Amino acid sequence: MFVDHSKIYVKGGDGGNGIVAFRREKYVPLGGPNGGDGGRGGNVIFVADGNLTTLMDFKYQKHFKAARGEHGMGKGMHGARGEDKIVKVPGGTIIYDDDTGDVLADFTETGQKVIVAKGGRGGRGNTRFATSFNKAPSMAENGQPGEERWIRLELKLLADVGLVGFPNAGKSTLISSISAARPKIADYPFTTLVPHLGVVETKQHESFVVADIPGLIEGAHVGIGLGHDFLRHIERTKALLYLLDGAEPDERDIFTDYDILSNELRLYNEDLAKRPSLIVLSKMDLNNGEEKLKLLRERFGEDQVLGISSVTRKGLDELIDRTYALLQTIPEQEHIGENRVIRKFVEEKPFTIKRENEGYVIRGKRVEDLLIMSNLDQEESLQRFQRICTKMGIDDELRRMGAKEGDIVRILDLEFEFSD
Ligand SMILES: Nc1nc2c(ncn2[C@@H]2O[C@H](COP(=O)(O)OP(=O)(O)OP(=O)(O)O)[C@@H](O)[C@H]2O)c(=O)[nH]1
Ligand SMILES: [Mg+2]
Repeated sequence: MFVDHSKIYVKGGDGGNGIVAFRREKYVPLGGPNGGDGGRGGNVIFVADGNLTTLMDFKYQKHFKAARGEHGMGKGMHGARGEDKIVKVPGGTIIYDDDTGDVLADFTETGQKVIVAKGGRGGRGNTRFATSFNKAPSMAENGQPGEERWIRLELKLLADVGLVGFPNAGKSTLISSISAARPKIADYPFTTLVPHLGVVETKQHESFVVADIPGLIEGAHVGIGLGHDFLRHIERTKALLYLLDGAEPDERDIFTDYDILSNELRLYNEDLAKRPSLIVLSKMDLNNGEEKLKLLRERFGEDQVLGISSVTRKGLDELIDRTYALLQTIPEQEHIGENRVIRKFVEEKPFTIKRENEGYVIRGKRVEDLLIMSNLDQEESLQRFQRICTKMGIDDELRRMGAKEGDIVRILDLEFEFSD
């Protein structure tokens, strides 16, 4: 099964809570503070793995969570950090934030990594709140919640060369003659239903990757046949091989076939049609091969056209050498852009305030995290929470919006009265 789309949920581990604890000393009722910090939550990390070729693993498993950090302990002991969750995806996977549509990662090489959901930091234990004024603070922070989001995965295979042609042109036969790939071969159209990658080796032991995709027909760019779904798998190839069916079935001829193919590519993506390419006439063992080859060369130029037969293996070595040579002429940057690993999380506003039935609702990750991390049943924590809110500008903003003494203000499940 070939799966190239998926939507999944990721969540970084929550940070562990800091704790309030005091040293026990003889004759001292309350020793110094020694509550440890909570451990940091694990990150959810995506890695491009060269052994995977589909997103099938994500068809059933849709939730990926990293472990939470452990809580702090007495005697100044910190909680252990939560373990990261490592998730493998095939090279060529693009990761989008499902809400904003932002690209979080675009894996163009195996081994690349990106954090898609950060773990929360551990809450600080009371040791950390000691000052010269308050030597025995009885407050500690809770851990910060880990980031969570829905992400969309989209796979665009990473191949150097894309094989395009009509159904039955002999694409799969070719790839199985020059690589270890074994797609199904049959004498009816649309045999190949999913892309296949094959690694081709030259005599000098250089290699490149060829993608065999389902056959294209007229209208492929608007979804006729199977082609459209798979055209994007050759979007990132450096070069294309147009495979023209030497058997010329159904009254079709190779020239019209070429025009239709290049037109479909152009309509799908202008860049695809401009990609460096070779024209390959297949099934040269059938009648009039040489004659057709001559005609093609007259139109497209001697160097641009090759004839092959996967049955007799005629022309295969030359095809491999010429394709490899063509790839060498293409600069890296031109086809897929720089190696892109991106993690561009937009800096969120610390808070937003909305009027909602008579009251005010405050939202925003920063202020919500602050609330979750504050133990409001500890008097000192409550005071600190209020102080930071004021510093963030929440009071000013409420006043500006017309809040009056006694109005109800809500953050998550906390409700309080505004006091001026
Ligand atoms: N005589 C001859 N027949 C060939 C050659 N290459 C492929 N064929 C035959 O052509 C038919 C189609 O071959 P495939 O490789 O399945 O064609 P395809 O382009 O992958 O077709 P789709 O997957 O349907 O798009 C099969 O019957 C092959 O045996 C060749 O070099 N010579
Ligand atoms: Mg095929």
